[in-house]
Amino acid sequence: MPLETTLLIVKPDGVQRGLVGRILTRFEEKGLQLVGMKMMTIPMALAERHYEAHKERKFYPGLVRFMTSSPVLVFAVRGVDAISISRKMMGATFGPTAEAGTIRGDFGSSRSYNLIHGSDSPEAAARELSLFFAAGEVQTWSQASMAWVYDASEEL
Ligand code: D4T
Repeated sequence: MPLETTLLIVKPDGVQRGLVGRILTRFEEKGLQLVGMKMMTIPMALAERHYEAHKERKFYPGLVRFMTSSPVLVFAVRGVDAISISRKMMGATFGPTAEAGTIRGDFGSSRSYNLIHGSDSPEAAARELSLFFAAGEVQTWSQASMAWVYDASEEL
């Protein structure tokens, strides 16, 4: 399984509801390594590019409006299989139907205000990391606890 870096965003509803710490904690507790973080109000043009795959969808204008309405917390985590692990931790897209135990399942009750974004493939992660982080902003650092997150003798 590959070592991956993925882009995550605590959306405006997560920041406004004071859930940043609880959401970040879940990723740290899982053993994913924090490698980048910034708070920002997403400019309209960046939100449009980020969600350009949905451009023709009915919900696109509202989605872009929502994502630019208030600050977000953009962060990056690294780990073995980090993309699919993060997606599992987020839960299904809509709060009301997301599984209990996931971020959206535990904290979300809305279909559009769904708390968190996460890249859904290696290609999307590479694209989104470069949209939100400049070269050098994503860190490479040695974390002592990783020796106890991964079993070095385990076949990955
Ligand atoms: P993101 O991309 O934000 O991580 O969410 P998902 O990967 O889980 O879901 P998505 O790309 O299909 O949708 C992007 C974003 O649009 C909102 N949305 C989606 C909405 O408001 N109405 C809808 O019908 C859909 C499908 C929620 C997430």
